[in-house]
Amino acid sequence: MTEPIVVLTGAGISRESGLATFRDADGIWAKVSIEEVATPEAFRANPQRVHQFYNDRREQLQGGEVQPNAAHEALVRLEREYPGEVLVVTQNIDDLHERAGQENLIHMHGELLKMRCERCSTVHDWRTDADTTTACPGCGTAGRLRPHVVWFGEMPFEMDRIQEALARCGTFLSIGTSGTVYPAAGFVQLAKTMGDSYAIEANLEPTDTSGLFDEHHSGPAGEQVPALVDRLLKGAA
Ligand code: BV8
Repeated sequence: MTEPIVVLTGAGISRESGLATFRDADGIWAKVSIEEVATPEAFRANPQRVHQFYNDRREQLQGGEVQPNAAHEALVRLEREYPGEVLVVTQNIDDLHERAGQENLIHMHGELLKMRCERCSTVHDWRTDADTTTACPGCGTAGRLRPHVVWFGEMPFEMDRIQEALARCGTFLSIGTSGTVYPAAGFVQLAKTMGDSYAIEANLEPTDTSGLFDEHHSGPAGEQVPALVDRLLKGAA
């Protein structure tokens, strides 16, 4: 088997690295509402509140305690050792896949460590706090920078490239996502209808979309993903 593999990851893959998920009982949306911090309207209404939400997450991500875990590392092994193409599409805005060594990677919901200027549209690596007075390194305008992330109601990035990969893949692997947010939650249907692919879900527990997969494996990603990667590599031998 050398057919392309597409892997979709969500917040669950970063949970064992110490980052909160969104919809678990201790998740981000249990503490702050989507409407307050994760929509363009929220940013227009109270940009400083939204900057603070991302400043706090940016600081935690770089705090030193947050490191890639065995699941991130297993996906890098898959990319390096699988004879066919492996594409990781992540909904996550953390940089744990990159830090683990993943190269063929799409951040469909953007990146926490990048900022975009609403005036000149340049995108900049960003590791410090930002606020409504921060100036754009590109055009120098103050107060027009926003986190380079996709909010609700905004189009995710690189959808054409993702849909093309889903149409070609032989195996679709979904890891650590609740299958709640679209269009990502619809990728399994695209992979199965357009690509006739075999779909495997690995999540702490069953999800709303588990029934659309050929296999579901419950348990922490740090245990499930290395075992699945071993199996995929053995199947390709
Ligand atoms: C759009 C970025 C259209 C910033 C986020 C139908 C079709 C199309 C759109 C819609 C539709 N229905 C509704 C919509 C609108 C909306 C949507 O889906 N709403 C939902 C709530 C119903 N979708 C959108 O708005 C999207 N845009 O559709 O645009 C368009 C068309 C034309 C022109 C313009 C626009 C944009 C969605 C992106 C929003 N941005 N975040 C940020 O991160 O702050 S989404 C947010 O949820 C997160 O980023 C995350 O990426 C995403 C998904 O969450 P998960 O990753 O799945 O996390 P969750 O907590 O839910 O689940 C974690 C799972 O892990 C759990 O199941 C848990 O059991 C498991 N777990 C826990 N621990 C472990 C574990 N698993 C393994 N191991 C563990 N240890």
